[in-house]
Amino acid sequence: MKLPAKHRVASIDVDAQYTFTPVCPGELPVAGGDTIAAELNRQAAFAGHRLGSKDAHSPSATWVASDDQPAFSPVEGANVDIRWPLHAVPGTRGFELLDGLPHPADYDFFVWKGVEPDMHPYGACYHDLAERQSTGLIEYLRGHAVDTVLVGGLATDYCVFHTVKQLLAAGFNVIVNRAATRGVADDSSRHAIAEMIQLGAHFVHDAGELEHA
Ligand code: VGL
Repeated sequence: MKLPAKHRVASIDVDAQYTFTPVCPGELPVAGGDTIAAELNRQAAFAGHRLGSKDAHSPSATWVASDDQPAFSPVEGANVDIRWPLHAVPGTRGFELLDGLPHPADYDFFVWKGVEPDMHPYGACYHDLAERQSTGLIEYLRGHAVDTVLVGGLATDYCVFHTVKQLLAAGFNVIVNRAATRGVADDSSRHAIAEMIQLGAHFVHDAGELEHA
């Protein structure tokens, strides 16, 4: 797939954290989630800007699943939708980015999301589910005249999916690198991929398909 000049291309690592890998089995383990760092680095080499995001959640978050209220059950609140196992708590292993990725401070732009205990956003572009409160990511891209965004990270069917939809709605050309993503479940990942394609996202199998025009 042909890319514009490097300065017009950004690469984003969505929530590439151990919480979404088998390294943290009690959190939200995604099969193969811990294998994507090299592919994220490979796609970033095609971009003039590297962006990233992390979930950063409170242990007392309102959406934490329990025996009575299991994962995927609905939860009341303006900025939460369903319950999840507790994950991505700062200070724990699950919060950390995958080994081999840069330190958050070394990205060109970085987003920490879901810090408030009663907010659980998915996409990296907005703090709230109603998408009124920008994280600044879209402004960063526009301010640097970026028009094409390479996306990888975790998970295909949740945070990658929502980030891609938000970027498409903002008018960017979006390319998802399949080898740099993994999904929570096969069915929801298939559904998410079909919807992303229908909305105009492009997919490559891996960064080997990328080239500058
Ligand atoms: C995610 C489910 C819950 C993700 C985050 O990063 O895809 N999925 N929280």
